[in-house]
Amino acid sequence: ELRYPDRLNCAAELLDHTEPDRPVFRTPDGAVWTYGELRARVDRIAHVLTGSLGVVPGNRVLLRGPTTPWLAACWLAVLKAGAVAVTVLAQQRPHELATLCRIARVRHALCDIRVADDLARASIPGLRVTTYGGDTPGDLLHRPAPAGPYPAVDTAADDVALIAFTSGTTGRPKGCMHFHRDVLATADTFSRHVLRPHADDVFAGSPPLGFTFGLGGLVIFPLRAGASALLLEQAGPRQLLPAIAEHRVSVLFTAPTAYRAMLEELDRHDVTSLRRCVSAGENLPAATWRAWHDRTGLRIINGIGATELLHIFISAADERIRPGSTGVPVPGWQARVQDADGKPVPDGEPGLLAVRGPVGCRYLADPRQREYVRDGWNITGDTYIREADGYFRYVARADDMIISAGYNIAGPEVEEVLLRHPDVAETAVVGRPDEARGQVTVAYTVLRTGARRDPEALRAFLTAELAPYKCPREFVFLDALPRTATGKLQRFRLRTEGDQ
Ligand code: 3SK
Repeated sequence: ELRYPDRLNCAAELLDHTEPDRPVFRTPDGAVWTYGELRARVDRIAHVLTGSLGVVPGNRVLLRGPTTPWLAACWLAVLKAGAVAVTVLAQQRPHELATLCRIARVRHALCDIRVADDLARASIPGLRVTTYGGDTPGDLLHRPAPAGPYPAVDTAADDVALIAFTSGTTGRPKGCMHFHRDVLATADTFSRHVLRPHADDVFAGSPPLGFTFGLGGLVIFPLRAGASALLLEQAGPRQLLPAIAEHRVSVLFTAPTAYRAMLEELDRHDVTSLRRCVSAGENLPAATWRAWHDRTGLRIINGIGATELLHIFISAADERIRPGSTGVPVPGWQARVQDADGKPVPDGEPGLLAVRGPVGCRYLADPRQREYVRDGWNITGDTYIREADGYFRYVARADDMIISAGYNIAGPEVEEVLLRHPDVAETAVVGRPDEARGQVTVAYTVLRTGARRDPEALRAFLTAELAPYKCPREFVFLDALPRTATGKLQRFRLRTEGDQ
C-alpha cells in the first residue's frame, strides 16, 4: 500500500531528490537543463507567481504551450506555489479555451508567447494572461523576483494539484481534479513496477503535457526516477525516429498509430537505444505488437489509462506481456469486469471494466461523476474480458459495440484482422444506423501509399478469418481517420457523418 505524509508538495518531492548536476530536460537543438537549473528556474517562476502576479494557494492557473522545458518548469512552479495547474492542449481553439476556463474558474494563465494570440482572442472575462518565452518586461521570465530558493507551499497530500480535461471522444469536456499524492502515486505504481526506469534513462514521446499520458511519461516519471526527458515540440513519427537515434532515447511513450507509422520508416533509423516502449491511448492490436517486436526485438508495454485516473492502471512488464492483451492490474490497483448493475460477470465473458486504486475520478462540478464512480469502483467506459488467468483483454469502448441484426460485433476485433492486410495502414470499424438491421458495419480504411481500393479483396481477407456476420457491409476509403488533439479516434464522427 502506498503511504505518503499528510503534508506533501509533490513538486518539491519531484525536484529535490536528485543531484543538481544531473541532466533533466533535453531539447532537439542540444540544450540540456540540469536538475539544479530546473530548480532555480522553478523557484524564480514561483516567486513571480506569488509576488507580482498575486497568485495564492488554491488559485487555478491555466498552462498552455508546446512541449518545452519552460512549460514543464511552469507546471512545477504552479504546484510548488500551492496553486492548481490547469493543463490544456496547445491546439485548443479560443471557444474551447473559454469553456475550459469557465468550468475550472481559471483566473491566471501562463502561456507560451507563440500561442498567446488564441488566448487573447478567447477574451475570457477576468483572466490575467502572462506570457513566457517573450522579451517584454511583462513576460514571466523578465519580471522582477527575489533571488534564491522558494520554499514550497505546505500543501496537504490531498490538496488539488492539477485539473486535467477529458473530452473523451465525444466532445463534452469534464475537468478531472487530482491531488498531490496522486501525482506521486502514478509514478510509484505504473512507473515503478512496470517501467522500472533507471536514472540514466532518456524518456521521450509524442503525447503533449496537456494530456496526462504525456505529463506522466515526460515529466512525472523521469523526475521521480532522477532520469531525463527529451522534450519535443513536434513529436510525430517523422520527428520521433531521428530524435531517438540522435539523443539515445531509451524509454518511449506513444500510441499504436505512431508505432505503425514508425514501422514504415524503421529501416532508415537506429533505435537500438530503446529499452522500453509504452503504448496507450487506444487499443494496441496484436499485429502491431508483433510487427514491432519482429523488427526491433522490443516487447511493447501496452496499457490502459484514463485522464480520470491520471495514468495507466492495467499493463504488464517484460515476460508477462501478452500480445493482444492489455495485461493485469498494475500493483496497487484492482480491476474486475461487471454488468450494468455492478455484478461481476464470469471470466471469459465481456462486460464493463471497473477499477479502483490509489487515484480516483473526481470530476469538477459534473453530474457525470455518478456514472463514472459506482460503489467505489471507477467505470471506465470500456468493454473488457477477464481471462481465467487474470489477464484483461480489450473488446471495445462500451458505447462502440455494434449491434447489427441482433449480433454483437466489436469493431476493434474486425480492425485487428484488417490491419494484418498488407494494403491497410489504418482502419476504424463502426456501426452506422440502419432501418432494417439497427446498425450496419462500415470499415473506414486508410490504404498504404500506392495500394488499390479493392473492397472485395478486403472482404475476402476478412471472411477467411471472421464469422461472416462480423464482416463490414461497406468499405469507405479515407486519406486519414478523424482524431482528437490527443490522437484518439473519433468514432462518433464516422458514425454520424457517413461518407466523407
Ligand atoms: O486516455 C488515455 O488513454 C490515457 C492513457 C494513459 C495514460 C493516461 C491516459 C489519459
